[in-house]
Amino acid sequence: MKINDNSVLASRPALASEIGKVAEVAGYLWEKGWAERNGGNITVNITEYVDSSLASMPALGGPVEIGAEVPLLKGNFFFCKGNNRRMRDLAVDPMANGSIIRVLADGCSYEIIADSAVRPTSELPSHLSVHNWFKASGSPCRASLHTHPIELVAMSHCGAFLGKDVLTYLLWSMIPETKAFCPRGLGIVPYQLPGSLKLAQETLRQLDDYDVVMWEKHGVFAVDEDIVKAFDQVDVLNKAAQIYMSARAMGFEPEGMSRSQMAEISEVFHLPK
Ligand code: 2HA
Ligand code: ZN
Repeated sequence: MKINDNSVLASRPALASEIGKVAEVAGYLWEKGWAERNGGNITVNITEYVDSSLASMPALGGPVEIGAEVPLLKGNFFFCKGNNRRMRDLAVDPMANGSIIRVLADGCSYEIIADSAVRPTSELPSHLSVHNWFKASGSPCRASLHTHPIELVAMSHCGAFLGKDVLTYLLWSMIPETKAFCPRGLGIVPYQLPGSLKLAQETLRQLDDYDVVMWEKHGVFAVDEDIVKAFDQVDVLNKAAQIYMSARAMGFEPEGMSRSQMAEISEVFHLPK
């Protein structure tokens, strides 16, 4: 990852390490073929890494409306992928393809403070609504990821998979680790316009019960304590989807682990459900 001498990261190793995780994950998304063109978004609440000199940096341009009310995020700071920026470029130079923003005291607008005036993702209203909900619910999650994992999106084109928890049980049953590492499973949001408030609201509803949410015929939205963990959840689910599809490509319907084998996993690993 590139860090310019005049970057705010240059003298802040803890913040640089957190944004380094964003660059690391952006590289994985590109390598996996999940991030064509500007596909996908990443936002991370970095407030705990912001010292007083960074907090008081002047704005790089006037306040901008968020498009959603996020009262619990007043005075919080986020690293956001830039609007129309590529994940593969974010992987190399995160501060040139993303920026640090401050949510203002009105809870409805933000300003960019570093390193340069890269406008944040078009999905900012939905991402910040989710971060606001983390605060409201006392969640330890600080990172949110939207990406286009090929096999999971392919499966979302089949109505039979979209019933409540159908895909969750199917994917859990492919390989024991899936349930261990994605214990709350995959929620489903029926198709909605990308970037719409409806998509944000439906995603929030699903996050009550699931850590990863499928956006039908579009992609997934994952949340976790940091961006690497959010990526890991999508990775294990998509691996299970690949196993399912490999079995189907060999001409058979995979047996899947039985419900009692999955129940044993939950018991031994103290998982919910
Ligand atoms: O911002 O993937 O859904 C790029 C997207 C929006
Ligand atoms: Zn998308």
